[in-house]
Amino acid sequence: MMQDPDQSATSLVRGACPHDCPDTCALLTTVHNGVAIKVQGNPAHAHTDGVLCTKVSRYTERSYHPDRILQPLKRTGPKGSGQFAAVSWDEALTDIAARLQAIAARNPEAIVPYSYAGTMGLVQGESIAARFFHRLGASLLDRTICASAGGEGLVQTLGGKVGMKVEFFAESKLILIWGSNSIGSNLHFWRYVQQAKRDGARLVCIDPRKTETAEKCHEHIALRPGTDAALAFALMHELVQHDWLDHAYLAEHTLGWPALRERALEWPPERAAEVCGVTVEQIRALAQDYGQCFMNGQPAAIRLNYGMQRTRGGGNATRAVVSLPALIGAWRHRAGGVLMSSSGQFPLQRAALQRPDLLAGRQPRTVNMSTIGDALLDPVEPKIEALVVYNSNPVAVAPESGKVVQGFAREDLFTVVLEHFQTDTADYADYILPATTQLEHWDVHSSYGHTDALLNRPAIAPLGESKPNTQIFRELAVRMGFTEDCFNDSDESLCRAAYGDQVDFGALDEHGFATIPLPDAPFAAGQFPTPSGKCEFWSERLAAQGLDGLPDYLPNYEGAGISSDYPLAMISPPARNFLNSSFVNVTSLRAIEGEPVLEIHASDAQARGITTGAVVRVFNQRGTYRCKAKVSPRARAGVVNGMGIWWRKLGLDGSNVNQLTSQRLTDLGRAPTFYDCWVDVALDTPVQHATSGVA
Ligand SMILES: Nc1nc2c(c(=O)[nH]1)N[C@H]1C(S)=C(S)[C@@H](COP(=O)(O)OP(=O)(O)OC[C@H]3O[C@@H](n4cnc5c(=O)[nH]c(N)nc54)[C@H](O)[C@@H]3O)O[C@H]1N2
Ligand SMILES: Nc1nc2c(c(=O)[nH]1)N[C@H]1C(S)=C(S)[C@@H](COP(=O)(O)OP(=O)(O)OC[C@H]3O[C@@H](n4cnc5c(=O)[nH]c(N)nc54)[C@H](O)[C@@H]3O)O[C@H]1N2
Ligand SMILES: [Mo]
Repeated sequence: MMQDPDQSATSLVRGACPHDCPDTCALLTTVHNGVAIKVQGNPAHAHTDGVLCTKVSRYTERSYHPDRILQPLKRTGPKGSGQFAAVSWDEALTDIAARLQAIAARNPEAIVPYSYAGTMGLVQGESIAARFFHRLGASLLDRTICASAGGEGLVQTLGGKVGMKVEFFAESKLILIWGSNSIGSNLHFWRYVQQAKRDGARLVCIDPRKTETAEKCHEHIALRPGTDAALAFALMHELVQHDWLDHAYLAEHTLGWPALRERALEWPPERAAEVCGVTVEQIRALAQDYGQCFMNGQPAAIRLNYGMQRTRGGGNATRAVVSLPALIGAWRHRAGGVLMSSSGQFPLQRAALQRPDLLAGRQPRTVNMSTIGDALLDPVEPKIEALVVYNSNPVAVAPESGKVVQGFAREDLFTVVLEHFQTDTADYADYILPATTQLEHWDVHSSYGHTDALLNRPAIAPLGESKPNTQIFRELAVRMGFTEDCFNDSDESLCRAAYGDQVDFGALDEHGFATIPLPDAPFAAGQFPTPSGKCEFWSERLAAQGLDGLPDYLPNYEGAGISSDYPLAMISPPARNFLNSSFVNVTSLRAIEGEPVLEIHASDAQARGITTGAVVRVFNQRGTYRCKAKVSPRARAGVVNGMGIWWRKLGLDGSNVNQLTSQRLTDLGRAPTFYDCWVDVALDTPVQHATSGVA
């Protein structure tokens, strides 16, 4: 028999990594006989440089995982039991549409879409899905779970999610890696740092945890969680005291310097050292390094990331840190300034994708995804009656899981989950609908760590009966009686619409990526996208909301000298081989991570009789979580590191770190405070001494 030439051919398909990571890599998938056999980094894409992280190099293992959901499933057991039976697409969609219609007839706002960044794709993220919920008049979702505190801090100070180009870190002479474990979560940025280091740059890591990144920097400042603003003010204090200031830049391109200067002068290094739990010498030396860059005309750069915004004062801390470059005029250099997120630099046509006009004048309420636990248990009308979850695993990743689980377990809640796997969230679904992976669908991407747009072509046909998110919502729209033409747009045409004529689609298609043209040193001559066009130390917009116009240090809700039954601070940063809760079920990656672990400093461990490998109870007023202790120099005294984000059902006792985190929100941006969490730790069981034949 003749083989179909297309089927027998080996081909390379250009794609994009869909995961929630600043690197947004360009992929090359090798397809043989219709099967994806290898996923590699595209060497033609400068930021990717042919290199992938361990996780995504296992992407085929994830896509062809034996546990992939390949048929629609309907719940057969009690909520949360994980018992399902396969049903046809027609049965599932017809029933779902009927249930949603019945609720919408009473009040469409009782339906809540819940989605985040399982894929960062603009098409499989928010295109047909957004149109669907807009047309329905469902509640809107406040997408705060990751970056909105820092995002708001950036917008208020620099005017948008804007900053240095990542590639120019390679030319910096001083790099502060602030609240980020780059080697674990931003590997391709780390490559630029290595280049700078070889050229003599000094590297300083500011992080409570002694991460693999901290180990490779010249200096590690292990401050207490949530004290970054205090450190930033002390640096400003020293810059003022020594007159390491670019007065011309301050005068021409900033707003509110006299007031910020006054505030900085309240923060001598002695005061900040006390608050941050670091030495005065460390603060002075860092200020000296930063100031000397200015005095010597050398570029100083800050890679600020999300670790420092997940506490009460995260928004203000971001405002304080991103103010620093203007003091020394670091923005004059293309290798100077700060980069937190680059996502505001893409000319995206969001309205064309999401069609908010389909709301037709309605203004549905907005539900904050970070407090979904409370929202589901809230009796206030309209009570949430249906949840449609896609690209997210809230039962594992949202704070205060005790309440999240209680909410998802409500018998009167109708829940639909679009997924690849039967996650902790999918266990609570009434229907699980099988979604395609990045190998199987079209998408287009922006990035929050570089400034290239990427295109993802499908490499293989959808596995089993899985369908792209877009297609699932198209078919639901038909059953809901939504007849607007926009529900017929194909995925490929949505990919084109994402950038409209702002990016040459032909070039994007040919190479798989396209660079957004932007100036190398965006704020060398001011021109910040703020209302004043200046770097706004003083924000009139915040003042108009009755908030402090200047950044300030806001102590954590939990800890910060408040006496309590829970003397340890817990942070829960990501494990290197997982991506939030994605990949936890990929056997080879879970094998590297082993078991859920709590890193604890020797002094805190000793005081509690805890040794490495012991099962411990980590607890506070919200709950208890059991995991294995690891006595480790990675933890500073007084702070434990509960490594995230395990699937609850793959942990030791069916829970994870979010059992302990709270639903309190940040100062700006309505974001969660995952790293503002007090706990205590105790041995779970008396140490069992194995009986041995030898006395
Ligand atoms: N391997 C891997 N990569 C990832 C992810 C993942 O789960 N795994 N997640 C992705 C996502 S969703 C995001 S948002 C980005 C996040 O990107 P980053 O913010 O760079 O994430 P992390 O590497 O977790 O770095 C956070 C660091 O902040 C530290 N930290 C905690 N509290 C504080 C504090 O109060 N102050 C300071 N200065 N530091 C603090 C933590 O110890 C941790 O090392 O990474 C993405 N990349
Ligand atoms: N304690 C603690 N909690 C945290 C954090 C922390 O540092 N500590 N980090 C927080 C941060 S930064 C973030 S961003 C959130 C992340 O929260 P989420 O965005 O919910 O991230 P994931 O846990 O990776 O879950 C994404 C899910 O989407 C699914 N998925 C992927 N692609 C597709 C697709 O194309 N279609 C469909 N239908 N599904 C798809 C995946 O299988 C996966 O189960 O977690 C937050 N939670
Ligand atoms: Mo995130």
